[in-house]
Amino acid sequence: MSGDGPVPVRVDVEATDGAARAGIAHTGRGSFPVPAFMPVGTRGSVRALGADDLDRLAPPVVLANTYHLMLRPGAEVVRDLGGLRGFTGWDGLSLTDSGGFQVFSLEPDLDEDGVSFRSTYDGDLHRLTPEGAAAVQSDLGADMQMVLDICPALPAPERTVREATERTARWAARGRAAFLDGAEARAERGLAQSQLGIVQGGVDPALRADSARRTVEVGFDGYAVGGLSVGETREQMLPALAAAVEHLPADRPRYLMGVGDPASIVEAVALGIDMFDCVLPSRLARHGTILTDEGRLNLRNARHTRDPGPLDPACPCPVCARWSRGYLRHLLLVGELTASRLLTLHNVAWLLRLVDRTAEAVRDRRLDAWRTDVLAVWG
Ligand code: PRF
Ligand code: ZN
Repeated sequence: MSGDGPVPVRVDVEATDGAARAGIAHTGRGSFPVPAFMPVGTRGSVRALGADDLDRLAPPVVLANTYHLMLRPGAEVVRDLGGLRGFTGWDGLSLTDSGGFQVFSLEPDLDEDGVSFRSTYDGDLHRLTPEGAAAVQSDLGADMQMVLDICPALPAPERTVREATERTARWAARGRAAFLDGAEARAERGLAQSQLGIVQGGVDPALRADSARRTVEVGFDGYAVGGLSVGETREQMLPALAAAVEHLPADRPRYLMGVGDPASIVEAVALGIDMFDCVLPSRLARHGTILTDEGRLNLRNARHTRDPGPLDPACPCPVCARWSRGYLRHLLLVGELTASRLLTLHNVAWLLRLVDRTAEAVRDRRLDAWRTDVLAVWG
């Protein structure tokens, strides 16, 4: 599979319901069903879980962050230890985010060529450019890498969003060219990596449509929609998302970055989105907030002290099969490390299953009814 050319991520659409799709996405190293939720393993591990836990959860793809891994342990260290796959022991599919989004929360020094920022670890100065982000992600060696983009926090002045979107388009062309230049080197390492472009444009549907057209014009192996869920309301997000998706090719994946709350997932699938990532299930778990079919449950609440039942009676995960709310609450309150692991296992399993059930609803052409059910609990 690892020729010298680009490796398109092809989506075989097997069923549609309105604009929603269900099918299979094919990467250079394996396939995964869509719609898909990708748990976040920021520093090369999904927090609190080992690769053996991931094997059990069997997520379609695991996400890692360029920003964190380029600082610690360094992309070349990851490369020399076999790339993300050899380094982490996770054999499944992986994707790296380009680093821009994480860097922009640090108030970096941004210019036309790239972005400079100080390491949160030791204050050392680092730089990311579209070319550098592609090279670093080739070293990391995930199955899919993301182009470097600029994501302004919302609300932002129209001019700020427009300039960021235009610079993102210029960076897209540079990032793509750099990625294609690296094809031979990747092929020598046996890597069949794909690169996804990112649409920006704030909440203005016209700017979104324009950004989508320009990103497709550059020509990536798949497409993402960034810059959403960054301070706007869901009522602002959805029209902007719809305007972008309309211009993305049907045979390539469409990935909504950093969004993973249940209501947004069903709404975005209804608009034609295929992939999601979010730290939400693992972050909530570590704070004792449990995702269930009835909504969020606060496990710290005293009413669970003597509760012999599972976290969610409807959940088929290994944690719900074995341990009571009362026991898990105890582990959480005394600060046992196992609490983080078990609660993360459940929350990630629950969200993976929510997306699977959403895919089933698309295949059965009953997404509208399922969406209504999900929004009644999570909307
Ligand atoms: N760009 C990148 N990563 C991201 C985002 C983005 O806009 C978001 C926004 N929701 C999350 N992660 N590169
Ligand atoms: Zn469970």
